[in-house]
Formats: sequence, C-alpha cells, structure tokens
Amino acid sequence: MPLRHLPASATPEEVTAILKEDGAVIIDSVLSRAEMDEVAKELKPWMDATPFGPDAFSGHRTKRTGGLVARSPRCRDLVMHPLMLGTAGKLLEHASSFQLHLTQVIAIGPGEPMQTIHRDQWAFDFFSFPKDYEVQCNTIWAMTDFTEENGATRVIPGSNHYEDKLKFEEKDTVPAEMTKGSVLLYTGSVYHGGGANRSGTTRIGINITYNLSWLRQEENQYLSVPSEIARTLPIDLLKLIGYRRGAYALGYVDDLRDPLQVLRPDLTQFGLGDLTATQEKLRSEPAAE
Ligand SMILES: O=C(O)CCC(=O)C(=O)O
Ligand SMILES: [Fe+2]
Repeated sequence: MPLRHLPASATPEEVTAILKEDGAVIIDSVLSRAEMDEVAKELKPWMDATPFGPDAFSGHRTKRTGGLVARSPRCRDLVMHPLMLGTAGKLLEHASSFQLHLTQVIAIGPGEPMQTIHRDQWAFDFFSFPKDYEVQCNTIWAMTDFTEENGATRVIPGSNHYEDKLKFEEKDTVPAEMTKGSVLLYTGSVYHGGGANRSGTTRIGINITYNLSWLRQEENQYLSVPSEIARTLPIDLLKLIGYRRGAYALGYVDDLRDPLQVLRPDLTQFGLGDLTATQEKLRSEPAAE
C-alpha cells in the first residue's frame, strides 16, 4: 500500500484521520522550492560543521544537526507551522499538552545502508504504550527531493496497528517519495527508517517532532537553546519548547514557580496571579527582540 498524499490546504482533522489509519501521510509542497532553499542556506554552516554519525543507527554516512530553534530563525517557523501544530494537537488530544521533542537535520550521504526499521516511541526505553495511545507526532520536511534511490524514508503504512518490537526488511516497506518542500507526517507507533542512499547525492530532511508533555524530550531544549537566545523568543515558542508546566505540576521551579516566570521575570509586570492568562495575553505579541 503506497503512502497517501494531501495538499497543503488540508486541515488538521484530515491529516489526523489518515495518521490514525495509516500511521503516516505526505503533505505536498507546504513550502515552495525557493522557500526551502532559504532554509537550507541558513542551515548550511551548521551542517558543514557536523560530524558523521557515531554508530550504525545514527548512520556512519549520515550527519545529524540539531539545536535548530537556537540556530535557525526559519526553522522556528517550521516548528510553529499551524498545520503541524494543529495536527499534533489533534493526534495527541488525549493528554493535557504536548511539547517540542526534537529538531534535527538528517543528511543521508551516498552509500549509507537502510536504517533498522523501528518505531520512534522506542526512544522511551522500549515501553509498550497501549495501542492507539499516541505519544508523538513527527514531521520530516524534505530539504531535497526524496526518491527511492536517494534514501527516502521507508515506511510500513498501517503498521501503527501492529504488535510491538517486530523486525522488518526493506521489501516490507514503501519509500516516502516527495518533492522538496513537502512534509512526511508520521506517528511514534508506525514502523519506518531512513532509506538506503544508492544515489550520488545527499538526501536531506528536517526532522521536527512533538511529544506528550509528561514524557522526557529527546533533545534537551533548555541546554540546546542558550538562555540569552531563549529570552528573545516568542512566548508561544517558549511554551512549546518546555517553558511551561506539563500536566498539572511537571517541570515547576523551586517554590511552584512556572519556568516561563524564571526565564522572563519581566513578565511579572502583568501580575503573576494568573500566569496562564498572562501568557494568553502575550500570545501573539513577540517577546522583546
Ligand atoms: O531520515 C529519515 O528518513 C528517518 C530517520 C529516522 O527514522 C530516525 O533517525 O529515527
Ligand atoms: Fe525514526
């Protein structure tokens, strides 16, 4: 069964409906090629400075560049893209909130073999979550075209409903072929892996994932985004990267302080009695530059 595609005008409800059935879906041309080239230009110096992976799962011919919220203003817009946030909110609506899980450019170089087929939620110490209890919503933005030859992500559509801890081969999977600027969305429960790159050029995707706020984040945002930079970011983005409480009390600071209050003490001018209302008030106002 091939992966289904939706246009960029799709709603979070339409995207979520397919994610629940197939575990993955491609949204075509969310960015134009030219817009994606601008993102690539911003990321290039960081990618050039990144070493190849230290092990077979990371990929000895693959470079993984993270810290994108700190390093790339254009990636902040991808992280905050309304269709991705809307879909994550819908897919993960059984929990009180979700957060940014990781940001990572994945550049699979020529000669890299296929990555082991896996579920991303195995990151949580291989805990077997109840079936249909999704803990992540994942995106891969195509920074180059994704083709079968150059290592398009391999996916097993519908495998989100399978048993846990299964093993698969390439023949069980289909390639997530898509054009530059398109986005593959997939659940933490769907079996997938990076494709073998049998071409002469590097396949590049930007992996941006979201998870439930009661789980640990894969990329530590508090250390990946230096506080001097964090202080300049919009309130909505700060909340998403973790400067808020998850559920009722997770992540508070010392005397039940909200983490946002610690990072931005200047916000006290709005009165801290009801910080949530304060945050709503500031929702669309960018923080001080
Ligand atoms: O780069 C890809 O196509 C997918 C990589 C992946 O699934 C992972 O590293 O967990
Ligand atoms: Fe993965």
